[in-house]
Amino acid sequence: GHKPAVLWFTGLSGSGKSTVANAVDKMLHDLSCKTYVLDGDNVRHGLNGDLSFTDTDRIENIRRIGEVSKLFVDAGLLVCTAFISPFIVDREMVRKQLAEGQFVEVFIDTPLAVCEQRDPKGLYKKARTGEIKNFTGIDSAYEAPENAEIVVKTADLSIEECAQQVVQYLKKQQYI
Ligand code: GGZ
Repeated sequence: GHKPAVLWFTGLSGSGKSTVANAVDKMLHDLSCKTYVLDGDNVRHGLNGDLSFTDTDRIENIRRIGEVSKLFVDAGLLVCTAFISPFIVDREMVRKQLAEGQFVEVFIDTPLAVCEQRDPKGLYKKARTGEIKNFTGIDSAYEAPENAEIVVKTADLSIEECAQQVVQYLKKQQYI
């Protein structure tokens, strides 16, 4: 068995949130945990398909994801969420909605320069030329966590090592 919780990944676009979250999900699944991943692919196109990237809509995006995460936690799952979630107050709001220990903040601490170098979807390039407005790290704010439970440096470690770091924390804290 395992304790239910949300592993709340936060970080810039291209930082590796979804990649590491999915690797963690696979490791947890292999350990027989009930898991689920919420990310842009399954939330921003469906439930939150009406939301843009203004500050107001990002706040609503995170609020809804927080509510859905809580439902999954109530159902007993270990849920990984992978959204930029740029504002400290909004992440802390989600933390407060959950019981003690049910919100584990995972800061994917990848420098902007590295994310921009990776630019897997060419979005930073478009943000630099002004083709995309309100892009996080360019012309929209990202507030890094000050007390994240886990800080992952994807620029220095492999995906496997990053995922292992998260799983090790869960073992040490007796979630799994
Ligand atoms: C940031 C944007 C933007 C703007 C589109 N700013 O690298 P990606 O493509 O796959 O991840 C980014 C994703 C961010 O959505 P989130 O729901 O995680 O954001 S938030 O938590 O702030 O609500 C990026 C793409 O959407 N994208 N426009 N302007 N990222």
